[in-house]
Amino acid sequence: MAERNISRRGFIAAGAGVAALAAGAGAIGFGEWNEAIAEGVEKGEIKAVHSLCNSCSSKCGFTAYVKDGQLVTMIGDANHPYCDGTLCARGYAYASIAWSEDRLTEPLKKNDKGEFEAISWDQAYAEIAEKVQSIIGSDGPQALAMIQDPRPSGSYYTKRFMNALGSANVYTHGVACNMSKNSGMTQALGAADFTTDVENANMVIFLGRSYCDGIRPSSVHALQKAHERGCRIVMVDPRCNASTLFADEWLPINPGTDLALILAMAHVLVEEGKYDKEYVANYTVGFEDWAARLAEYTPEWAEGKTGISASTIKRLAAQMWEAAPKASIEQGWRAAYGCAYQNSGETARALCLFNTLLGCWGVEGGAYFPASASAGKLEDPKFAAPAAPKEKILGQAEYPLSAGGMGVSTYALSQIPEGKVKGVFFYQSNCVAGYSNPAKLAEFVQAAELSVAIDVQMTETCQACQYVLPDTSYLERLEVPEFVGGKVPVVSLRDQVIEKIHPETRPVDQIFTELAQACGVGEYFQFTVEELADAQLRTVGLSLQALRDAGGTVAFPEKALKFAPKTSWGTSDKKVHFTSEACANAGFPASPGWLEPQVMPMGTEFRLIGGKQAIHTHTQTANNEGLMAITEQYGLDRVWINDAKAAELGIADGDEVELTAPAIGFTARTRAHATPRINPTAIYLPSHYGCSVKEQKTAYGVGLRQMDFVPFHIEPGYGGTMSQETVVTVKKVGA
Ligand SMILES: Nc1nc2c(c(=O)[nH]1)N[C@H]1C(S)=C(S)[C@@H](COP(=O)(O)OP(=O)(O)OC[C@H]3O[C@@H](n4cnc5c(=O)[nH]c(N)nc54)[C@H](O)[C@@H]3O)O[C@H]1N2
Ligand SMILES: Nc1nc2c(c(=O)[nH]1)N[C@H]1C(S)=C(S)[C@@H](COP(=O)(O)OP(=O)(O)OC[C@H]3O[C@@H](n4cnc5c(=O)[nH]c(N)nc54)[C@H](O)[C@@H]3O)O[C@H]1N2
Ligand code: SF4
Ligand SMILES: [Mo]
Repeated sequence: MAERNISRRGFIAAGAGVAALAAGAGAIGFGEWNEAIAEGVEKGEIKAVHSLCNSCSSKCGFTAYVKDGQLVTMIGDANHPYCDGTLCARGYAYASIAWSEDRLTEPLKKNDKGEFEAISWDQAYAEIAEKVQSIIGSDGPQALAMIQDPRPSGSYYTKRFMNALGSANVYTHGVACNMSKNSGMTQALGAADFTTDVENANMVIFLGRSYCDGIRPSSVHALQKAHERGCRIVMVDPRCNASTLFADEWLPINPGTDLALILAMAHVLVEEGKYDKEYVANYTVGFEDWAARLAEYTPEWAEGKTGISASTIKRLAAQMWEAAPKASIEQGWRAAYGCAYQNSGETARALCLFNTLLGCWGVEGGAYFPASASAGKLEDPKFAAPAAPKEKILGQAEYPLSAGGMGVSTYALSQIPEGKVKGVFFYQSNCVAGYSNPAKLAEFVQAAELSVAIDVQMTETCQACQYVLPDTSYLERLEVPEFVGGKVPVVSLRDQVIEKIHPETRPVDQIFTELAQACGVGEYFQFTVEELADAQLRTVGLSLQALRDAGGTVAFPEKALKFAPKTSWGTSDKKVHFTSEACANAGFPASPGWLEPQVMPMGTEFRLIGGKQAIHTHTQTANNEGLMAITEQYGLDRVWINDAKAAELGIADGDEVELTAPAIGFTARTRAHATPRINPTAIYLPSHYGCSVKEQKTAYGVGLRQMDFVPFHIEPGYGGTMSQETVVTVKKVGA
């Protein structure tokens, strides 16, 4: 890793306000620090502004303290359901993005030599609009696609812009996150996104979900409380993740085989008659079909697949039944079955059916669907929505099980060389580096007639595009209110904390409003974001000022969750589906059975798995100097290999190794971390590194990028990116 100094200019600027406060107050400790802030607020020298973090999709609420236009500190809001009073390390560190030396500061256009040149906003809008209109004229609006990471204003404005143009093609990052999980769950339950009531449970099995690595502060707190209360916590993960700290046992499963574990545990419960018979009889369909299918999936069979002993599987099933209904398999998020394998959708489906056997739905300590709140319809005609697009999102027909609202973005991009998609926009998305094989995705994007990325820093996605537009950072803009579900739903506000730093950056609402005007659909954008936020808040008895006055987060206690067994589901007949017609139509068995991952490690191969680290977010924090100093100090960019396997290969801890993915002939080098804490069939590559953009001076060249080793492919039926359907060989460099 290159030498770097944490005190470079951008970082000093970020801390300048802190230094000023400290200088004013002399050398102070934490208590005095808080008092100094409180005093400053009282005297009117320090302004408190409520906002939302933008370092990950949890968007935790915090109060920012600002003195003389400088950010002094941020404190997590106790009443924000995800934050629970604590921001994580990323939440603090990412604030420095506003002052980063590597910010995008003006609109850019690629010239004939492939280099970016600064252009005016007017030129950018005019040229983009001309291409948009020409594409719509020749191929219709469905030849346009938008890929965006769901954030409050981002979701609203990108969708409105695309719908105004007549296109239904608005995609999230779902394919590379939780697409398979949500899709599989929807097949079983008619809904996804249940939450395990960890805090009150007697037993929880985690399948490749680590609250202490893939952080949401409230989840970490719930896990700690559960542990302290004596809840039995089982961590099933090929590697010993950080959450194992709070677990009773760690089961280093063979990656890609979670489905076998679930099927075998279900086999035990059904064979022994240990399931909630009344619930199954009253609120489900197709049980007999699944029960018959389960007969072959004995614990002994599953031991051969998972590497977890038959006796352990029997014990886990028995313990879950004993703990039921205050027991469930936790809902998961990404790695194990969010988008990893060709069996990911089916794994999520089986997981829901297993939980159904426990009778845990809606029960305190079991698993529940969060209570929600949302803005009502806006009566003022200036907010009237554009007509719903005539067609369905591109990719829905090809991947019929894919969950609504996310869209198979990678399929849409693959249709660029086919001529079906001609123009593509990216908002707050580094799709090219993270949604599937980066070389392939860049090739697709480069083939487009129009490609536009809106970001705050130069990224792999920006580099593949013709136009790059500079957004303001999250600290510099107000956004539409964010409604957050939970045991008690809330509404929370991302407000502008500091003045705009770079005059030629523009906030997302302004960019899409002006783009829409240039494209001839400005009639749908005749309001400011303040007016929109205020109008939305008025539908729930608030106003922008009222929400600000109330500290930025307001709860809806009258909508709070009431625990009660769930008796009605979102499926066509309102029942849990042990069998699914849609799955059968898509070529899967009607009730889930074993489906082997597409590729399995053979001989000297390992499966390449990824995973979050507590101090980084996807690709977006690798350029953060403070966080990367931690990476450097602890060698966090190393790949994990089982120590016994490493010894066989002559690899010692810290050695430089070469990883090759034979399927795509990709080879790259990094250092190895030899450890007993990983299943011998797996190599773990932390998923935040390998940035290939020189403009990101801190991130560039550190570590490897997981997706470089993954072929471009899509999970049949469900549409996930199959991020772990790849094997690698490993050798010591120079051996
Ligand atoms: N620090 C941090 N926190 C985050 C994020 C972030 O980028 N950084 N992002 C947020 C987002 S968008 C998401 S989606 C979540 C993701 O949260 P998680 O789903 O928890 O994230 P991962 O770290 O990808 O995967 C969790 C674990 O799965 C294990 N695993 C890999 N393959 C398998 C397998 O086949 N079977 C099993 N059982 N386990 C497996 C990995 O070793 C890893 O420890 O985190 C959220 N929180
Ligand atoms: N290599 C790799 N790939 C991954 C993952 C990973 O950890 N590593 N994680 C997977 C998961 S779980 C998910 S959810 C997805 C996430 O995928 P994305 O949602 O694409 O997340 P990031 O890769 O962090 O890219 C976010 C982009 O938003 C930009 N950005 C940050 N703030 C702003 C802003 O205020 N305005 C604008 N316009 N842009 C902004 C960042 O600079 C960055 O380019 O990626 C998936 N793919
Ligand atoms: S979990 Fe951390 S990074 Fe994510 S929103 Fe909350 S504080 Fe920010
Ligand atoms: Mo994610």
